[in-house]
Amino acid sequence: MSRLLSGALALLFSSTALGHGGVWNYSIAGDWQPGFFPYYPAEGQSSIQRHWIDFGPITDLASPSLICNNPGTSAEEYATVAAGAQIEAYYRGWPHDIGAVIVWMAYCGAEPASCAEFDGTDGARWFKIDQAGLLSGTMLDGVWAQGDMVANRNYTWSVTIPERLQQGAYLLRHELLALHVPLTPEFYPECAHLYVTGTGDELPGEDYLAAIPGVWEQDDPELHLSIYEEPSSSRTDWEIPGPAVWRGSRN
Ligand SMILES: *[C@@H]1O[C@H](CO)[C@@H](O)[C@H](O)[C@H]1NC(C)=O
Ligand SMILES: *[C@@H]1O[C@H](CO)[C@@H](O)[C@H](O)[C@H]1NC(C)=O
Ligand SMILES: [Cu+2]
Repeated sequence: MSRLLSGALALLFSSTALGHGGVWNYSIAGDWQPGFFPYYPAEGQSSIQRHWIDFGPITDLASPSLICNNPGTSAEEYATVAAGAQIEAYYRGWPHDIGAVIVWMAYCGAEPASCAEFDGTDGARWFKIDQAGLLSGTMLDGVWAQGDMVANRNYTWSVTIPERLQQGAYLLRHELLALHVPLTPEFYPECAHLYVTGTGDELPGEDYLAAIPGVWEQDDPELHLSIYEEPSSSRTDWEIPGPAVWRGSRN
């Protein structure tokens, strides 16, 4: 890394205004690669990740930025990956430990590069392939998925592409749902372009599909709460809103 780049990164990490984050890198079936890096000009960057402008949260639940962050414009590349393979996302320096990790996909089309033309807004298109929220203890003092990722998983979240998923192009959307600010849930979404290969022939049914924006609602009692006050602080169950996780039928 050049000294200029190290200096720039050190500056980023020291600035409180930037004390949030997102997915920096992806490992596709074991190969690490960069995502799009916010704060650098888009020109000259080429990755599988859609563009995002900064590490800040999205808090407007109706905003189109909730889809693939702001501005969420198309990635230059896509990663080819076999159904059943593992994908890891690296949240370098992620600072929060209260909240959920959710991973979504949306079918873009049959052609490998179909996601370049897909904005994900056309009705209920998104399905979850993984989610984790409150793992143990209470909402105030317990262990959340984000805390576990930071403390035990080296800021890395792993998912498996459902084995029987139909071949085609998909957006892969990682989302952190942070609950440390009372009554203001924060969302940190980033999207990557995939081309999933294989002989699977399954797609999730309607029950598993959600619209984004739309799935998160301001009056949802699981989102509009303060973990610092009762009745929330001592709760030991917290239900992640939205549809159930789709795993397809397994072999
Ligand atoms: C991780 O992402 C950062 C930011 O895009 C990039 O500078 C770095 O080279 C990437 N590392 C790997 C191993 O791809
Ligand atoms: C944590 O993950 C990053 C990204 O894969 C890697 O560069 C780093 O070496 C890992 N650190 C440890 C302690 O395993
Ligand atoms: Cu933050």
